[in-house]
Amino acid sequence: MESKRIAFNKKGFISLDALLSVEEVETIRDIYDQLLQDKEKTGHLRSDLAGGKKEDSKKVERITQIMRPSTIITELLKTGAYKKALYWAKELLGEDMEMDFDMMINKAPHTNTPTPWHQDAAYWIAMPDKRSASCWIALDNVFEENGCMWFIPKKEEQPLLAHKNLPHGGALYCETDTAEAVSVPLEPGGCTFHDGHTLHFSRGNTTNSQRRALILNFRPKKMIDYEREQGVDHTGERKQRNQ
Ligand SMILES: O=C(O)CCC(=O)C(=O)O
Repeated sequence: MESKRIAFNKKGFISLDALLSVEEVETIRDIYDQLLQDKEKTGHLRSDLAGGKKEDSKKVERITQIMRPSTIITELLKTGAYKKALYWAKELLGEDMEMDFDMMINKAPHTNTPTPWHQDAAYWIAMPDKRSASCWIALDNVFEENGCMWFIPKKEEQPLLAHKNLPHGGALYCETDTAEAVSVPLEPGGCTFHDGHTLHFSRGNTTNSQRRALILNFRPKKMIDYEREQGVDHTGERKQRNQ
């Protein structure tokens, strides 16, 4: 526990081999697949991080992002993921951590579209308390060829870099030196935690199967209240800081 906290603060990320049991993964996968298929119910929370136009319904979604999935299927909140990830977030960053938002990111088979290098803080408003942790939970076996996470270990406090936007609401991206980047393959139920300033990326999915990830974001309760006061609840148009 202590060694994970030290590593998280030093490098800006850690991994856990088995946050969830096989049964817990299966329960989440069922709900996840229902949400992926239901374009009607998820339409207002859904986008393609590859930058596809929303109105172009014939186009295959390459990197499907669905924000706040647990507001649509609330049973998700009862799965082990939310309790266990919160427990770890508190261990890593303090007892005042709470979940700010959840999201799904799915890479469809043979879509070979990387999620570009970025820092999550570029998506958020500036906050006085910068502590945050995103728990990225693998629901499939993930490896380089289907889009496991890559991180650049931080050496000192990592400033927020200038980010640009892929067209049509696609992902934010920045320029960075990737010589020291490391990939983190995981079995289903394994996870990574990364800080909001940690640079990360994933390659495109070139395999026959989907690459499903559930992501839970944590920050101090006071900062969640601060966001909500400014109308930020991670459901609507981004109010990002991209430079
Ligand atoms: O799942 C991915 O490909 C990227 C995930 C990501 O950028 C994040 O969780 O912040």
